[in-house]
Amino acid sequence: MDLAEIQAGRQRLARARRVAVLSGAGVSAESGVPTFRGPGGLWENHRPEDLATPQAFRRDPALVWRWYHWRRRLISACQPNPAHLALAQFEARVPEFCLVTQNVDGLHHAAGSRRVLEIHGSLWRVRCLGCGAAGEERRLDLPTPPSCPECGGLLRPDVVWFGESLDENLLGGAWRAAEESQVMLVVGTSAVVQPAASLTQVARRAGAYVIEVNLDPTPNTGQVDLSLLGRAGELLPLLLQP
Ligand code: BJW
Ligand code: ZN
Repeated sequence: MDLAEIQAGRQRLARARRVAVLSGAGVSAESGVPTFRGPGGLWENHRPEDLATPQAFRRDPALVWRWYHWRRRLISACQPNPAHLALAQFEARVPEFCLVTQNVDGLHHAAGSRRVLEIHGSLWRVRCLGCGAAGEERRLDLPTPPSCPECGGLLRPDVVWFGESLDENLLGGAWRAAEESQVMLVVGTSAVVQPAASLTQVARRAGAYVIEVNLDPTPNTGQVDLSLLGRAGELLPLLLQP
């Protein structure tokens, strides 16, 4: 851990009035939530890329739902970790702040973050394939896909699967936050899934100072202003302290 580099990043963040954050699964790893592409990313020998698609759900809704059922139960027992908490406390000190998260686990909200854009949706919401009705669903005793109370149609998790478009308003908000930020912090994402991965370049092109925090180098690493290799739960509390 290079303390001089952390100090440089901390000063940039402490002075900034407009900060954007892009978070990924690595932020929740220390809470016990498996990442997608790391160890533990396979579920019953299925790759997430094979389950997180509309085709997979159409082919076998019960299988895909079972994966979500397992994750919902696992995550319901997880608590926010020091990385989530440091972000929530930091938000309170920054006039213009936006936390763009790819995570669907709800742990940023649980930590007290308010200005959050969940661009890949939420595990705690469902949406009807028949009538489109959407709403919160936090029950944990649903091992098979539930049906819609309005029309009897099949309910799916209200998340964004491969090949699906992100919500226009959320993506627009994320783009604006990246463009307008003075500092962008990119934490715990492998930076391979588009369009989220492009937000780093958007921020850089608009003149932001970009800081990446990750256990390992990513495709972004060579292009950011400061790359800090290490655990988010250790680095963020240092980086985001007043
Ligand atoms: C730690 C740590 C610790 C570990 N501390 N760090 C070019 C342009 C545009 C689109 C595409 C394109 N090429 C291909 C596409 C299509 C596709 C895509 O990007 N594919 C790539 C894989 C190539 N994108 C889409 O389909 C998107 N839609 C779209 O683009 O619509 C328009 C369109 C459609 C079709 C064609 C063209 C355009 C939608 C993407 C939706 C992603 N959905 C998922 C599932 C969500 C629901 C669910 O959770 O079940 O989102 S996939 C999965 O990946 C999930 C994540 O949010 C996302 C990103 O993963 P993340 O967060 O980066 O996690 P990992 O596991 O990859 O990385 C963890 C990182 O943490 C690692 O780096 C570790 O080192 C680190 N780490 N512990 C710090 N303690
Ligand atoms: Zn319905």
